[in-house]
Amino acid sequence: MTESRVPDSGSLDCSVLVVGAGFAGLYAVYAARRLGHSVIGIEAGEDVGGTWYWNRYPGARCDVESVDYSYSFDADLQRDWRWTERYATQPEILAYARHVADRFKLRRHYLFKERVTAASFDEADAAWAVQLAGGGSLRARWIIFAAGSLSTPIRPDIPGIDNFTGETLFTARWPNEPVCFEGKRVGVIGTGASGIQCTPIIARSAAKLTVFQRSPNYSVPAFNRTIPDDEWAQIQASYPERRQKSFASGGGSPHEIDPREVWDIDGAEREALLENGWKKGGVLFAKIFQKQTTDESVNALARDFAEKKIRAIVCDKSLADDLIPTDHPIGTKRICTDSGYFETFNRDNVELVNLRRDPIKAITESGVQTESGTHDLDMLIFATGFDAMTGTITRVDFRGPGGQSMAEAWADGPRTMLGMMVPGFPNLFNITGPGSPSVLANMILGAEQHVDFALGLVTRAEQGGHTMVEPRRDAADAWTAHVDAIARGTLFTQAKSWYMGANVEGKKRTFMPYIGGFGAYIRECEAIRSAGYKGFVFSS
Ligand code: N01
Repeated sequence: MTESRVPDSGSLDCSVLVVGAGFAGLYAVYAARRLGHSVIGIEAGEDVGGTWYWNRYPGARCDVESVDYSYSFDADLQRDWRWTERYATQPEILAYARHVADRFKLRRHYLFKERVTAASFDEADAAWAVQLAGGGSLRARWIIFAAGSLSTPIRPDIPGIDNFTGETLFTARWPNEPVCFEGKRVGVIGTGASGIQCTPIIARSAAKLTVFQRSPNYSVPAFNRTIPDDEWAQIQASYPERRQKSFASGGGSPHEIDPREVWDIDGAEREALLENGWKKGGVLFAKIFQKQTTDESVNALARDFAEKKIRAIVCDKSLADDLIPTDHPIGTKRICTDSGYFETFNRDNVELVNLRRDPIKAITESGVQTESGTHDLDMLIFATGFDAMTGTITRVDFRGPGGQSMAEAWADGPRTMLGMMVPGFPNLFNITGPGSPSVLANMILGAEQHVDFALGLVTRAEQGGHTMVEPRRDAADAWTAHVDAIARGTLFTQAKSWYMGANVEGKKRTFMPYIGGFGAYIRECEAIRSAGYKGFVFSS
């Protein structure tokens, strides 16, 4: 480690090691440095941006409004950065991440193109001894693990996957250079948010697009548009209130659900609310009525409405049948946000292969072989998802003082205190981890709140003359049971979703994020902090 990068003394290379240069990692570096810590960041990519660095496939766009999916910690940054569209594109979000890195001079803390592969806790020194993929090592007292909830892509276990001789691409590892679809026969495997976003764009120039769908997904149009100057001025004027609402809300954005019991609203008004909710676009359609994701009869109102909308778009009735989900209540898998997805299936150059009727047998040199025949392709795109929430941290060989790895500790599902700390792994903070609102809330505001809480624990430890903090096992068990109990009271556990770990063979089925709401979670954190960080043990 060079001295300029690591201004520290003693046996430590730095006080705080931050893993990841996405929005959580960048904020962690900024906030730790502001508190006077020496900080090193490790990032696998060549530059900052995290998920927005890797997922640069055509059509990638955030499904949270740009003015909400942005940092709140610096009023000047908030004022100076002008979002152009309601839902920002991947290039614009990446430009924002780069702007933040430049503005606050964060890059100089980072080692790019480097990975943490293992870390073991040395109790004598109260330090993590960290191994890097490049062969280096370093020692840090505190680790803020901010490597993202959806950052370990899945390479599906399809026979012959390496045999294809055409171009193979993964949406989650999209190349930097432009990809040309012109005149090509393209196949897309996967119809989650990534597949649904890239499909309409590929269809525009490909000679033929074949979409291989195992499970249909609900998707609501984004109704994206540019943000005119007068609206921008209004947003600026009301930002403090907007942020306040977001931090108190269920999902980290300022939108509110109609407070009335759904059955107290007459039929015509319910229909108007649904229409209005649809026009708000995307994931917001999950938040029209109270109890929409806890009561099947309320959910059915939204589900029937969405089905009618899809049928109105897709001309061929049997195609519409195939595109409408029947296996989960709407919103229990994240509703996708699209720009012309269902319309794409009205095009002559687009074919849907329903893998439930006609499963993939193998990938061959020339394309995809299903039970009914062969689909010859020039390019095959995998939009097959991630080992979400636990996949990235368990792939690092973290060993606490007891010698247990995180993968072993979580073999029966993640057990955490507030989704942030794990008993047996002192001084390790997992930002927006399982057991926190994480992917169910605005990830940028969630990261700010989590990093601040983690650094609050560090400050409290240091002020008390301690070098270690760890959650009590009974406190973590109680929190994990609470997270589980809330999820069981919802319809979410009915879906075979990545929230449940159901997309990864052999992964424990358990609803991973905290679904009690972002505002409620923050209140829980505040209560714990006010009670002297109840449930955490400080020691030296
Ligand atoms: O991944 P997914 P994603 N054979 O897991 C299919 C966020 N995100 O990258 O459902 C055939 O949702 C799989 O089928 P099935 C967002 O939170 C946000 O699209 O397992 N198919 C499924 O259709 C999102 O929820 C944005 O039956 C196979 C698909 O691949 C999350 O990331 C944009 C298969 C995977 O869908 C993940 O989205 C993008 C196989 N062997 C992502 N294996 C926005 O902000 C898997 N599949 C808008």
